[in-house]
Amino acid sequence: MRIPMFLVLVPLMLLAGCSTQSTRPAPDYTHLARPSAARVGGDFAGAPGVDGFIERMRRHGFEPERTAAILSKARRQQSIIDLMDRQAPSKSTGPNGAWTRYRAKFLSDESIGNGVAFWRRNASALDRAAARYGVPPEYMVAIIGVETRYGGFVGKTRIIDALSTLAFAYPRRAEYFTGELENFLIMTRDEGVDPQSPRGSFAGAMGLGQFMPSSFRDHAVDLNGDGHRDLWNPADAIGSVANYFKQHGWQTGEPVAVRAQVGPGSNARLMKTGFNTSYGLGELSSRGITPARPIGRAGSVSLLELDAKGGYEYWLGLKNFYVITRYNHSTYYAMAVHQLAQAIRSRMGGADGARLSAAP
Ligand SMILES: [Ca+2]
Repeated sequence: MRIPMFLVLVPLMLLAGCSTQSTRPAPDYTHLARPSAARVGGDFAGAPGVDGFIERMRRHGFEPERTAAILSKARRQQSIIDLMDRQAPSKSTGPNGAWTRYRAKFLSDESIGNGVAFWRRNASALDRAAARYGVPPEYMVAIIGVETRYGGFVGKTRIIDALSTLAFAYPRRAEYFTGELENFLIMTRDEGVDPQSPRGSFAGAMGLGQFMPSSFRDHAVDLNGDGHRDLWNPADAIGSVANYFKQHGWQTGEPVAVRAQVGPGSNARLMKTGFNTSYGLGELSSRGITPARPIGRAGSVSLLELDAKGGYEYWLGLKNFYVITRYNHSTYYAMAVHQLAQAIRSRMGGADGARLSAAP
């Protein structure tokens, strides 16, 4: 998430360009503007959607002049558009060990050790969030580990630039990001933050848990009790992740995913797989697929297929696995979070085992 060098260079090039521009005065279009429309200057002057957005913010109590002043200082960044275009999902053409490579990015020895250190630094907040929301600490730690390396990489793009660029210069996702920009401005007003200052990912995600503004509005909490919901504060970020899970249906004390045993002659390879699938245990059993350990009262489960080096792995995803995919709609993402959580808890088990047993 470091700022590429060309981003630093662009403003210098624009500056250099200015010195060679003609001194002819710019044409005056003021007579064309609607009398009530506030004027937006800068990169988004006249951009499609800007006038409508100003009207939309008026409904939240933002005077048009205020919204226009904020947008006038936002910058259109081509690099954000280029990065979004590169996000297009690529169809897997396995078997090629994609899961093994993905897993290695998050479950290195170093990452597990850093997770343990993060847990120790934030033990009281994790305990409080676990007690309040019923989500085990290791899942909050693992989400923050996967999202931002435990807060080490929270992103350096100005959120106002990211969301304005995607709302007004990226038509494919304009509707979604216009809503996120709307929620972002409300967030900064409610929290007393200058809209020009928060930084995060090129897609507008913020803080240790990389919350989008709409998730901030719906799910963020003030766990440390200072009167602010602050996504960059570890305690608030931990509480917010836990609350996000609870509100999406986390089932306290229930398992997340269980390895499946696939009998000889099973046709698992031909079955529909992924976090969105739903099978009864009896149906799976009749196809030669059984849980490697008992999973209690699970009504239906998803069948998960991981393209592991050396052969496909099959797992059964329970309700809590699905809840993790509400954070990121990806089987591999949720499985990495689950396995990282288990690895961190297991390593914590030695010295802190007794204290941990109090967690749900
Ligand atoms: Ca707070």
